[in-house]
Order: sequence, then structure tokens, then C-alpha cells
Amino acid sequence: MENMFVCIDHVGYAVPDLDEAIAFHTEVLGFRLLHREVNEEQGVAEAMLGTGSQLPESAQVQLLAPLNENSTIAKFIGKNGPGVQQVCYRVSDIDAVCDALRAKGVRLLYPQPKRGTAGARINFAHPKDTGGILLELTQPGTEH
Ligand code: MC0
Repeated sequence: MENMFVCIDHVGYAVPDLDEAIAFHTEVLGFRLLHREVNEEQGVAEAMLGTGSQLPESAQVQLLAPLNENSTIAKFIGKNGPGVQQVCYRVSDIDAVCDALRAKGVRLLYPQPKRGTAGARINFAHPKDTGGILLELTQPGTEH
């Protein structure tokens, strides 16, 4: 498949406290808060930050705080401490990209894409198949 990815959509950081992390990124680093939501299915409260005024920009920063102790983010922080949890590539056809990756032996975590930021369709490639990076794929939705 040619041109599998559009761009780096975001880098995701696991943070213990979302409000504190937003304050650091906006007041100290000068990013703008573009979007905020709770995603119960993923067990996260998330914020998306960028340098412009609206989603989706390329190379955004995503802050991910655990909603409860069973959250993948709580587990990640417990094991590694806060820090980079994932890199996310934007795609224009997530079904085709998932099929192409599966055909090359890369394991995707979900049989079908799930709901991500602002109604995006998302899936993840397992870090054991990608050189140790949790790789998210996102096809942006239309909720912004
Ligand atoms: C675990 N491992 C990682 C990793 N998490 N490696 C790189 N990056 C990560 N984030 C490695 C561990 O070091 C370990 O390696 C092995 O994978 C198993 O780890 P584990 O601690 O036992 O963890 P599991 O297997 O229970 O869970 C890992 C897995 C999970 C990737 C399957 O985190 C997951 O389902 N992630 C996808 C969903 C997600 O991350 N949701 C939150 C973001 P060793 O060598 O020690 O065996 S939600 C989001 O991002 C949405 C809102 C969006 O953007 O739209």
C-alpha cells in the first residue's frame, strides 16, 4: 500500500493529573488547549493540545490521565511512571491500513476500530510488533 500514513497525528503522554498537565503545557510551554473529553471505553480523561486553534493539526500533544485504577494508563504509570505512552499516525482509510498491516504480520489490538478523540476511528499496533512503540492509528472524525 502506497502512502500508508498522512502524518504524525499526536504523541500521547501518560499523566497522573490532567489539569496539572494542561496547566504546564499551556502556561509553561505555550500550547493551546484544542479539545478535552472523557473516553470511558479507553479509561482515560484526555486533552489535545497544539499550536493552532482547532483539531486536527499535525503533531499534536495528547495528555492521557487514568479514569480509574484499571485503566491502561494507570497500569502504564504504575510500571514506568509518567511519560510517552504512544505515538499516533493519522490515516485516511483505517480499515485498509489495518488490513495492510495485518497482511505483513503486525498484530492490531482490536478486530474493528474503536472510538477515539472527537469521534475518530482508532486502532493500535502491539508494541511487540513495532520495535517497542505503542502505535496508534487514527482516522479523524467529523465532530470538530
Ligand atoms: C505495554 N508495553 C508497552 C506499552 N504498554 N510498550 C510500549 N509502550 C506502551 N505503552 C509493553 C510492556 O513493557 C510489556 O513488555 C508488554 O508490552 C506487556 O505490557 P503490560 O504492562 O503487561 O501491558 P498489557 O499487555 O496489559 O497492555 C499493553 C497494551 C495496552 C498495549 C495491550 O496498553 C493497550 O491495550 N493499549 C491500547 C489502548 C490504550 O493505550 N488506551 C489509552 C489511550 P515486556 O517486555 O515487559 O513484556 S486512549 C487513546 O489514545 C484515544 C483516546 C485516542 O487517542 O483517540
